[in-house]
Amino acid sequence: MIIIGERINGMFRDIAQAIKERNPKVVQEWAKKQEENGAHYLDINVGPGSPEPVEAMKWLVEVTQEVTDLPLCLDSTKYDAIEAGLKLCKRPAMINSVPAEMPKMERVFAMAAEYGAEVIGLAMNEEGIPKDSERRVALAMELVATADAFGIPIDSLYIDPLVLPCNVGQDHGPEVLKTLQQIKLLSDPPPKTVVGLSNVSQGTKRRELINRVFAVMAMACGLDAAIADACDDELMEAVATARILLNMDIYCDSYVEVFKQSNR
Ligand code: THG
Repeated sequence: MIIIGERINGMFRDIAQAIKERNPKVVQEWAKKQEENGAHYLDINVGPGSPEPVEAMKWLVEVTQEVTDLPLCLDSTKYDAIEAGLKLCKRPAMINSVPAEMPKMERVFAMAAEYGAEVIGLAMNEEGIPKDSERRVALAMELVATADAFGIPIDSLYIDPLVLPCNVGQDHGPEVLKTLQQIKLLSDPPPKTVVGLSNVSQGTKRRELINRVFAVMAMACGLDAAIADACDDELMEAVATARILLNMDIYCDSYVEVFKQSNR
């Protein structure tokens, strides 16, 4: 499974503060820590309340790339900020994200084709996030068809069924898992799948436990990638173990360490 480290996000107070003061130290420490613990990509998000998202995104991309060669996942609803970040990325990046809506898909898929970027497509539209898996899959199909029309290789598209906190959207859990299974039947080759794993436990008292149980359940349903806390050792160990039990990696006694070094 591809781990996209979630920690460089202005939703966290230390990152918000670092962006405000243009202090690279905290950002660079989190970049290195996530890489050392096995992250394959780093999510870069300036946070919900940024007064100047374009400038903040450019700064985050630059200071992160000073200390790591990992590819970046540019996380913003502001496409000008994503494009400014893409121009600075040294390696092909991931665009996070686009809903199944015109004209947003046209802007994002054209940008992805121009910069050779991968794209996360969200199973939602103007009407919001559907509850049942059938309607989530229908939105995934619209994303697949539109990406294909723009010449995006289908395995460069990651469908996100959208995970809600289990304490408010408990009935969405099984629908997300069914969606993950059904997306693999949409096309040949199928698109990849991704979730924002920590969403599932927001506002709960057992965050790490809920995150790692949901991670392995989703992996059994074919999940390819997760935006997740790469610094949670027990999560990384559970993911490495699920890969062995799903016969995705060959067992050896040091399989946890092997997985955590698979980003090198
Ligand atoms: N799908 C896609 N992208 C995403 C998400 C998604 N990007 C953002 C988010 N969801 C994934 N990243 C996070 C990062 C942090 C948290 C949850 C998801 C988190 N933060 C603490 C909280 O809200 O309680 C912040 C606590 C603190 O301030 O210290 O849980 O679903 N494509």
